[in-house]
Amino acid sequence: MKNYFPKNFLWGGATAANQLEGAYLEDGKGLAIPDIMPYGFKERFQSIISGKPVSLDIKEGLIYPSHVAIDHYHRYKEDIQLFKEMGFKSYRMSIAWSRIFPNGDDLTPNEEGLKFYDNLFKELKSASIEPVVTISHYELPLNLAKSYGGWENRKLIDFYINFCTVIFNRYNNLVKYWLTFNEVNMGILFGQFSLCIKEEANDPLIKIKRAQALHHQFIASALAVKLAHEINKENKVGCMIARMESYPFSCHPDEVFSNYNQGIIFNDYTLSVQVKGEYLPTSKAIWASFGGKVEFLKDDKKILKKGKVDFISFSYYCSSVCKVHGLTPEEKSNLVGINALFGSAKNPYLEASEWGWQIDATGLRLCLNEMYNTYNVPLMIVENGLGARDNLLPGNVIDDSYRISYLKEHIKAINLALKDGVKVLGYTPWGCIDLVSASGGEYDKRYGFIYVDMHDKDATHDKPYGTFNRYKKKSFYWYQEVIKSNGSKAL
Ligand code: BGP
Repeated sequence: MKNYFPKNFLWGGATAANQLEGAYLEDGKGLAIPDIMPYGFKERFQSIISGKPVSLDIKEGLIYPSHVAIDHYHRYKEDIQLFKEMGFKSYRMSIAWSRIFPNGDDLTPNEEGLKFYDNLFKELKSASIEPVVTISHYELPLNLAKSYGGWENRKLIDFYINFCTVIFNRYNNLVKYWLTFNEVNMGILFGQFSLCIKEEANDPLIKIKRAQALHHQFIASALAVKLAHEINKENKVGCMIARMESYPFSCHPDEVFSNYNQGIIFNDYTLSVQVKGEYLPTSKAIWASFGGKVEFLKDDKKILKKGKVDFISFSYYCSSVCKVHGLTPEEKSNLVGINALFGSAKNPYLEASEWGWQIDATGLRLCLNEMYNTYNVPLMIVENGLGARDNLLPGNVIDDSYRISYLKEHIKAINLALKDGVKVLGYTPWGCIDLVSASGGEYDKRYGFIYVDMHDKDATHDKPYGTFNRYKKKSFYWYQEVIKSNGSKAL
């Protein structure tokens, strides 16, 4: 296959502070939302999506994986050296808000926290790796949820902008690419993780409450874009959405419409605001279907117009299927994996990961085309990958050929999208080094090119265990060749 990757393509990898740093209270860091999220899909994610209020306190007897994560806080130099060895051109990471403002509403920032990222960015610079920084990756300082009720409260906009002002100035000239909120559109589906609002099961107004809180994030994001451009006109600021690609189960018009409508609400509702600076023309009807309307302050429309992002970044792992008629009891009760979010059915043409995520490289080509043709701004794929269990074999060998085939197919799909004329800036596969999973808090769901010797509790261990040692997987050497050949090795 002919190679269409541009010379300056940003090959790299992606992580988030709360999933790898650990050191959760070190050097003045305050508690953040992930620090009170326990291990276990049921305890953690299922309660979030079912609207059962999440406890905001640390409880005896539960395991909180973010507290140690993979100890990157103390090992970042070693980790960055491994990224350099793979040839990374870019590295997507987040700044833990609660390292800089431990309570979120503090008047002055925590110098120790700022120093940590000074050192980290310098290390990246000397490795010639371009940072792509997520300002808020599901990492709200806990106090902003407890004392203010999360993003339902408009005051959070000011706290977020204080945080942005400090980091944009401090890391000016070290960081050029910024992403305002990780998977910001997730707020449409559930509020407790990204909007950090209190949800009550069966609250009839929950959807409109989420839309209001999301509006506050949109305003915060727009103000951040403007600020970043004022501080340095070289700054490039992107939005970040979880891109869901979904197909109608059949050509029944009801299913085709439902599928279309789901994509509009989940993907375009957010993209329209952040890229075009205005809500969708159908938004009033969408709010009515949510049970109300979103309240605007006088200048909100202007703020959104002035804070349009420079590019779209997104995560893409799998596609789903929208089935309306004849759901089997299994489909109705499917609460495993991401399918649950959309009541998705199985796609008979696709394989799925152990977590039920249906593997679909063509879906990536499709959504790249759809977003580029609709919004005409550059795109960056900042999360993609296969969560799988890996085996550490004698001699510290890890043969993750399944991960290589997944990534290979997705890189081919990106190459085809480039051929289609889509502008893609970069590709940073998720969890380039094994880390704690977001939905289940697991260590054993791995994405990395670098294996981290940490494991979930099991029959003989009552808590996670391991040495934190890093080992290179087979995919490490493969990705190194991919980057060296600017993609050709995968085609
Ligand atoms: C995205 C998050 C990441 C990441 C990824 C994989 O939603 O932005 O933080 O973790 O999903 O999900 P998981 O870790 O649950 O496998």
